[in-house]
Amino acid sequence: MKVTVLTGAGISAESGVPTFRDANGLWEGHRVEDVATPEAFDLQPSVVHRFYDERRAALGGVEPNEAHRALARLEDALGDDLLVVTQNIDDLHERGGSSRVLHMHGELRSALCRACGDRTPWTDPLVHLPPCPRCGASELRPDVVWFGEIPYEMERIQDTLERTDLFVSIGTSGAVYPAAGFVQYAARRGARTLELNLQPSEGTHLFDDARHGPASALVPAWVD
Ligand code: BJW
Repeated sequence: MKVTVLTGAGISAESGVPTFRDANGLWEGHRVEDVATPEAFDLQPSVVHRFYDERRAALGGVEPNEAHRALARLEDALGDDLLVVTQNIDDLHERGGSSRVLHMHGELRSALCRACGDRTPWTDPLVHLPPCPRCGASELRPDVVWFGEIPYEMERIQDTLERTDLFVSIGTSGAVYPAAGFVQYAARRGARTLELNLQPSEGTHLFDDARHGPASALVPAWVD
């Protein structure tokens, strides 16, 4: 059976990574929709760099939780028949033991060169940004997908959704497209669909089945 899992900020919440749209999910008093944009970076690059530097630094103090680990066990059982598509830019799936993970909104531990498009590892907060190791331009930015930009790996994700038997959405509000549309895309092609979230998401009615509660309890209960 082919299974596609979509994850969002809620799966990392119990590890101590803040979500975007819950009570404490604001970004310095702004809605994420207003600041996670290329325009915000052009206007205030140092503010945006600081925000991502702080989140990158915080990764060192958080650990995967039972939900991440349960998905790794599912990969052990299903192998290539499981793909985890995450909207998260943290590395908790990988540290929890998963290897078949696509980061559709980029990764905190990667930098993107605005001049040549090269993606390069970025492990520490950097006081002064180095030049791009490939082209030498001083144009590095966080390698994340902001509003108005095209998420990574869309062709591979669509191809996987077309062939999946079960689509499971975990810890995402369903407020951001194209990820919010995956449930309908998969359902139209015959997949069963399941939501696992703390509370009903915006698109909860689109799923065949929905279970609500903390991911650290719901995901192991579903997997094991
Ligand atoms: C728990 C829990 C616990 C809490 N256990 N659960 C109409 C239709 C289609 C598109 C658009 C449209 N209008 C506008 C658009 C475009 C726009 C968009 O969607 N805007 C919306 C505001 C409407 N989208 C885009 O611009 C995207 N690009 C695009 O569309 O390109 C065109 C194109 C696409 C495809 C092919 C060809 C062309 C890009 C979107 C980029 C989003 N970027 C961000 C920032 C990334 C970097 C960073 O992390 O800083 O991604 S925004 C932010 O939202 C981040 C997240 O990945 C994303 C989703 O958030 P998520 O993960 O769902 O978090 P929350 O906080 O919203 O929800 C958490 C959930 O967890 C809640 O439900 C809680 O209840 C739950 N929870 N604790 C289980 N313990």
